[in-house]
Amino acid sequence: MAKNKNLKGEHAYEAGDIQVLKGMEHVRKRPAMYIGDISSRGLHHLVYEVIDNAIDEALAGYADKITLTMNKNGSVTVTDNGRGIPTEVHPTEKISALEVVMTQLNAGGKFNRDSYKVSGGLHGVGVSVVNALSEYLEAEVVRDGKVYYQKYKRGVPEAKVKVIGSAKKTGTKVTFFPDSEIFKVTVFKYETLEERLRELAYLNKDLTITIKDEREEEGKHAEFHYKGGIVDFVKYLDEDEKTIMTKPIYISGDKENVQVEVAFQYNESYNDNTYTFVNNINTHEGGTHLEGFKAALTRTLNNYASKNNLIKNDKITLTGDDFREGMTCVISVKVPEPQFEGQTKTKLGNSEVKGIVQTVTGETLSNYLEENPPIAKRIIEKCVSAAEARYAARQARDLTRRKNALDLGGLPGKLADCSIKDPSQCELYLVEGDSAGGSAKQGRDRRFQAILPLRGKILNVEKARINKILENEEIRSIVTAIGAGIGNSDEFDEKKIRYDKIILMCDADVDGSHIRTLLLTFFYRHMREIVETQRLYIAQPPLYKIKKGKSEFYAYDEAEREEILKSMKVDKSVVIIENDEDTDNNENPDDEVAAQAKAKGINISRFKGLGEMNPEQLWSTTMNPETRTIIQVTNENAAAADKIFRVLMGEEVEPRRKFIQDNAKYANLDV
Ligand code: 28G
Repeated sequence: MAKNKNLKGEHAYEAGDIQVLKGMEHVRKRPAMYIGDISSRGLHHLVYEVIDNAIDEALAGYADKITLTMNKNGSVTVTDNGRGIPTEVHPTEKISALEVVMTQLNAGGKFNRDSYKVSGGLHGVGVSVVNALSEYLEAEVVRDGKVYYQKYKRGVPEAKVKVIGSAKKTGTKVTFFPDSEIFKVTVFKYETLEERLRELAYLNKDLTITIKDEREEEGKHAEFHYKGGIVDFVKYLDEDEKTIMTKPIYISGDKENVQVEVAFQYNESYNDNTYTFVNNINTHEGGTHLEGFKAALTRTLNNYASKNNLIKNDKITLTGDDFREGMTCVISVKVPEPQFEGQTKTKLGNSEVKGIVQTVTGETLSNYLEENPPIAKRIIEKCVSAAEARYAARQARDLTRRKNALDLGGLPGKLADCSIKDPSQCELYLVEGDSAGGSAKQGRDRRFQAILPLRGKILNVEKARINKILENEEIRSIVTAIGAGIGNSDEFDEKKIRYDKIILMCDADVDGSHIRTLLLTFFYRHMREIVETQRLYIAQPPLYKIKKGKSEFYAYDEAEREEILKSMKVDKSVVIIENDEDTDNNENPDDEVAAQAKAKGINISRFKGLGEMNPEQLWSTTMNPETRTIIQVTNENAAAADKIFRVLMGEEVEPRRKFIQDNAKYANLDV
């Protein structure tokens, strides 16, 4: 920026500089406008933004290696072996192109029109946004035999771009330290980044991506390189599943600058696991690419089945859903100017894409079926059995409708509904156990909080087909209470949802976490709309109560409990305190602390279950919107969530055992 001096030899700002500063200021004033939010999610978006640029350079054909390092001091470094961001002086801006890219909003995107930059959504906002939101950022470019360098603080260059050395190869290296003035948390999560990098490696075959966590000795690291691309992705998603074919069907082609890639196979489950991507971005809400695929699949399989007379039962008609039962599918398209629509801007709107995907899929799939008659037959048989189950379920549903109205009128007897009828103000608590349910009913604000106690374990929907699921009492009461039906398509009517928030409230023990997982699985599989419209939450009851005289404090985890004790001058780092009968046991390492606390008149008790709290406690700690903490359930990474559910809830025992072992540290699922 220091390109001009005034007559006194001082730095002089020009109109352009002020424009740039204004841009950066605006990003810092309204970060959410650029990166979605300032939570952990927004924080990780910074990394994705930088990675996106490296991927872009790879898609342009100039880079095939990307590395990410989580540095000891908390910063993150990304490198690629591409051409290096140009450093020559920009013709109109009169400063280094590198500085333009790093400091001017949207400078990166608008130049390379022929690449697949993303315009909408959160991606593609440009690295300058990352720069503005970083305490500092360092860019190093290797080009023309030289190493160029520039450092910025909160988006403002410290000095001009300078040459700091020489080197043979080419590439770009960016290190940034997120600004704690902006973000609520500035600690990156290895697993989150690893998952996204793995996904990117699957979506971009030939690319090698490595990740290294250097924050602790022997930190984690991984390298991803998938020759098979999305075919490997589908195999990975299905690795714990019994498939009905030896390898996924792969379809690719391009038309009118739109690249289409699809890979799918069938397994023995009843779920449709389709993931769609546009320019490497997960389009959770689907869109025209998905529509095109569905249309081609339904039409091609139907044609093949009738031509070869494979549907013997003339009472049934196969629908799209039947053709997708037990399917694991990845659709990846690259579109030059994507339009993103929908509530979360993750729905592809470009109408031309539907026809393109439909044509490409239809042609390849019908050839495949002709060439592989045994597999084709197996697929059709599976779809027919899906249709038969659907007919049986419809009959069961019709029966229950008449008996017990699944979708209208009669609310479940156990439901303590709220008095306000406007859904946008209402909350439904699904509470584990009748006793906690009783406390919740007494403690709630009955104007807007409804309580539905659930008894025992709900059905594991991962192991059941829809007709079985509909027979389950607990599930029926949930469906009836919510009031919008069940299913992920026409059987579910979002407009009829009776609550704005649905809050799962389970005990903080193993059983509670199991029930929570069962419920999450149910919503994810059979009422995904609830998850996607961000209505699903998990209540956070406290784990400890600390009483001193008349005042009570609640701690939601060990760290908080320690902090409270510290403030009461009970000073020893506390590991676990169980305030039950065996506190007299001398082997308990916490006895000293407990005794110390007791001597000061402090009483520490651990809530094992919700039922231990009286209605007032439950209200003040867990249900009062002014003071409670509730965790919103999102399906940001649906593929990861899906895998977790399948591993935890599916038939195969070994992967479940392994998963629980691997993740024992993180007892609560971070879905
Ligand atoms: C390591 C972290 C993230 C990148 C490049 C390479 C070029 C580039 C990036 O150009 C558009 C065009 C010229 C200014 C393009 C190099 C053409 C020729 C590039 C990255 C604007 C940006 N040579 N590699 N941008 N220019 N890697 N990795 O960001 O006028 S960004």
